[in-house]
Amino acid sequence: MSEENNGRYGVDEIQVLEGLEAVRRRPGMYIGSTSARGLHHLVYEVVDNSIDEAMAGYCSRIEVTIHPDNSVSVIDNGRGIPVDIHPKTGLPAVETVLTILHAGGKFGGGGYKVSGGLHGVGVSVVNALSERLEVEVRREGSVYRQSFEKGAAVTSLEVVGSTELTGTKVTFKPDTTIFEETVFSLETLIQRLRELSFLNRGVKISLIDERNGQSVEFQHDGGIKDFIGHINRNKTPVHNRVIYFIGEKDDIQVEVAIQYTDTYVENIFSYVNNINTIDGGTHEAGFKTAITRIGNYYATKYNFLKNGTTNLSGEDIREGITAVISVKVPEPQFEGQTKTKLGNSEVRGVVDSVVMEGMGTFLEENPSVGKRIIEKSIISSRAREAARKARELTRRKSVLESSTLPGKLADCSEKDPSVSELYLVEGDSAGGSAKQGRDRKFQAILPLRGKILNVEKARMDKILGNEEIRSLITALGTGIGDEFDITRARYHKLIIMTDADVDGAHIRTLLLTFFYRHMKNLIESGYVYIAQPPLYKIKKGKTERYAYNDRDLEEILSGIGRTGISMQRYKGLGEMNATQLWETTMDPEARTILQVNLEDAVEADSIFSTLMGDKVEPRKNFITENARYVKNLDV
Ligand code: 0RA
Repeated sequence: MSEENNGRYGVDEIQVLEGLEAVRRRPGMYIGSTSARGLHHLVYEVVDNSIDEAMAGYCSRIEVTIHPDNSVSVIDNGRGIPVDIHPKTGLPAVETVLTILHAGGKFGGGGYKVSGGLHGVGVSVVNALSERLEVEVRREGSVYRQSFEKGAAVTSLEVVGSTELTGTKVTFKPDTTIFEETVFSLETLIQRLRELSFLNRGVKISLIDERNGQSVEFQHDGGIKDFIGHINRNKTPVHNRVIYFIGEKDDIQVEVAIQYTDTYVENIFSYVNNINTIDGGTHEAGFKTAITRIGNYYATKYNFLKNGTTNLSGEDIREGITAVISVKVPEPQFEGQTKTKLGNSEVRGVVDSVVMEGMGTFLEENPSVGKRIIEKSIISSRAREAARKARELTRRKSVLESSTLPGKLADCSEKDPSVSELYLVEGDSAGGSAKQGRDRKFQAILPLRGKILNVEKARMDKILGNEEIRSLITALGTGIGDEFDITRARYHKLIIMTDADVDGAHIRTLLLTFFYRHMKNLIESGYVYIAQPPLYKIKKGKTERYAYNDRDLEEILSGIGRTGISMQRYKGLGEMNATQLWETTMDPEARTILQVNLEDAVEADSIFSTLMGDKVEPRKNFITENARYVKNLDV
């Protein structure tokens, strides 16, 4: 610390250091985790500040650079962080923002401050968790610079040049003693920066990876209208032009984009101040009410509702919809365990009236599109009625048969769901080995033989007509559709166990698609897992070892020497006997299972519609998509 700094090392300064020390002691409290996810949150945090400048109308360009040493720079052309002395701290504002926890918001001047979730904790948190951070401000004719280490200033703010430009540059190197993962993923940053460019129309965001010379640039003057185009790129739309409207009331900005596709599911992505609200909230509720009301109004006015259809339900009207709702709210209240649900009640009415007005106008001006949407809703309504009857039938049947569980389920004896596991096993022979090899106390086995339906292309009545899916639903105990209830789940671990080949991958994807589209909460609750059977068995003398991937194989081979070994490559689970299956794949002490996690809803939708949809061309890109999808799986 410089002489000057020492001179004013008072009570405030000590509190500063204590504040940031708390961040270093419990980083998870501030950025969620110190895994790859937390690492990338550091970048999002800095970028969010530049986005705030853009939302306030002062910044049009943001450039993110990953340097060869995995430090990152974020440059923007906003006003630059103020440098004048802050009355409370006696320090320059920029130093205050970087060293005092939560100081950022106090300078923001009532902008659309992001406060909730993991964002908005302030750049001081990034500073605290960086082995070094350098800030450069261009403002009022000068270039200012200051450096920090682990959150503490190591130089004072200095003028290092003159300039006519304005803006801020923050360069930071995450502390390798805090983060388990310190290598940035270009792919992960691309996802978020692309999303931000859709959500903040017109802002040009570029990403440069100096580690390999790659770079990308995003700019979407169409905003979330373009976002819909991206989400639906592998689907077949019912109408070409995206329905799009914006509105503002009481300082709340609303932006909505809609396009119907020929699928049977609803896909609503909602955002508050650029944060994906996966649990919805008042903005989504306002949207749904308005869409249902305007749909019924339009259908009635133009006499679409004949043949006994009285009213279209919200679900009927949303069948096949892709919608993005983006609101900017001055003081958002986030609710729920994950803080991803908007609570502000005043937002409901604002969104409702913007959607009523926008959608109403659109339908009047585009009667042919209106007709297609309403006709689709009417078909949905009839199918829903048929599904209800089918469901009632199964329910009555099961009551008659008294035993509700499917015959091929080998259930466990344990009744406590939280320690019970259900293995979904491909094929009868592997199912047989699994039944023999399991610990029957807490492991249940459901073999899946016939074809599992591709639910991406089927309505609920057809889905319920599929025997494999019916026995799966019954075994799970949760019900489906309007009746789905996670608290009735009979197992808190559903482990998909398939062969390590193309067919196995296909079955796994079919199952994941089903869970994602119809039991999303199961995935969000972390109940869905993928078993990891070994790929090779290596034998030398009496020693037997299993390799789960090619790296394992290399390690084992170099450990035991390559001479006199025999090696078996497992093509399917059926090649293992019951004991081997237990030892390698099912024994909780020895196995590895991957938890399926769908953090990025847009990406997950893209993967499932690509893999399971009608279009053939995108499926040829299976390899790249699949690589990403595996990234969504956590150990
Ligand atoms: C506080 C006040 C003002 C701008 C900023 C902060 C600001 C922060 C960051 C962080 C990254 N880039 C940024 N750009 C701006 C407004 C200052 C004014 O009134 O001129």
